[in-house]
Amino acid sequence: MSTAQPVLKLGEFKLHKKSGKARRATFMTAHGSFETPTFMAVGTKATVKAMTPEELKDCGTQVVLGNTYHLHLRPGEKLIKKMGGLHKFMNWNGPILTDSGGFQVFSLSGLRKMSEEGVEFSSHLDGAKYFISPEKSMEIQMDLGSDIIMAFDECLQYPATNDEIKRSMDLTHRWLLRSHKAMTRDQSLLFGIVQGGLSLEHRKYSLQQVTSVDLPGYALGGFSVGEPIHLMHELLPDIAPLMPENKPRYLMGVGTPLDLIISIDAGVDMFDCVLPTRVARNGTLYTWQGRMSIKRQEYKEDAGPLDPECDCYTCKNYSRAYLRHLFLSGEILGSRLNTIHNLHFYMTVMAKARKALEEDRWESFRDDCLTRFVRSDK
Ligand code: PRF
Ligand code: ZN
Repeated sequence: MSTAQPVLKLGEFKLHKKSGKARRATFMTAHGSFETPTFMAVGTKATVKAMTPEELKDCGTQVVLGNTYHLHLRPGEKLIKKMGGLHKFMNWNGPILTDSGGFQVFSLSGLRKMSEEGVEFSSHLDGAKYFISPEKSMEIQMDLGSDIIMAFDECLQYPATNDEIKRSMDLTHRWLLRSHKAMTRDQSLLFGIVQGGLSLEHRKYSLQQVTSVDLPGYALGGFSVGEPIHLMHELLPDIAPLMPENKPRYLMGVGTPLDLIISIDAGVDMFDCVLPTRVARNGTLYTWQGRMSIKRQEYKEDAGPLDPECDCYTCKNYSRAYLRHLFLSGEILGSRLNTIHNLHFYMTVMAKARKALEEDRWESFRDDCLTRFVRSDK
């Protein structure tokens, strides 16, 4: 907001505006506040790939996400703690949210053995055996010095049976109670994770369980795990508004620019996704004219900018022809310039969404984005 804001208390979520289900707010962490709706840059291994913290700030990044699973395997949270914590280690002094490892254990590791106690798995790096429990996940995230710590959950694959979903939600709930008990660091904020697959009844059941613990924020997990995405789009407007009004709502691992607009409209405040950074390195760029692939022949002699409507460093200084050349040559600068553009684009979508909400023109902004993004979205 342009006007001066009163200083918020740690964990405070101040709602400024609503338009239908969409919200504009500020959330306070131990490393300062951030404005919502927000998109968090994914910095899995204590780096947002190809980007310095100064470049992240220039792109409009407010929050960086780190991963318990990866940092535990390498370099280890004890080393990071010795080096002064994750903020100092990676030279990012803004808010950091860490994911709990539950989801990554299921999607990345080798052999897994689930039990009530936790998950035994073998590292995707060297096959070595590890064990993560709710208590262990909290210990790791506290050692990292994370501002927002995610509860340890189970993220089911799609599709799953009713019995599997029920068993999994109950386990995730017991793990939440243990996460809550084990998270003892004053400066960190614990978020609970709602699971429950793709049925509203299951989601309501999980939401009831998760919100029975009073926490500074709540997340929706278990979406974007291979289901047809329209199922998520249809379910979100029914479930997000049932989450506590005065707490941030975080949709984990989502999504495309289209997903973001649809989810903000459903009442979601926070997002993260590897998509903008990952596809940038493969030469896929998100623009106000839709998604494009820089390797295409049609850009060979194109002297224009990537996106004429973008004012990022890449678009202000380089041509499509040059970016295509860098990509085809496998040059590292190509990855860097593409990542700068994609992150700047995502952050600009969010900044424009916040401004539209402030200025009571969310619906027209939303509809403009929907027509622009729908053409090229998956
Ligand atoms: N749980 C956790 N992290 C996640 C997810 C989840 O369900 C997802 C699902 N899209 C992404 N990241 N802990
Ligand atoms: Zn740009």
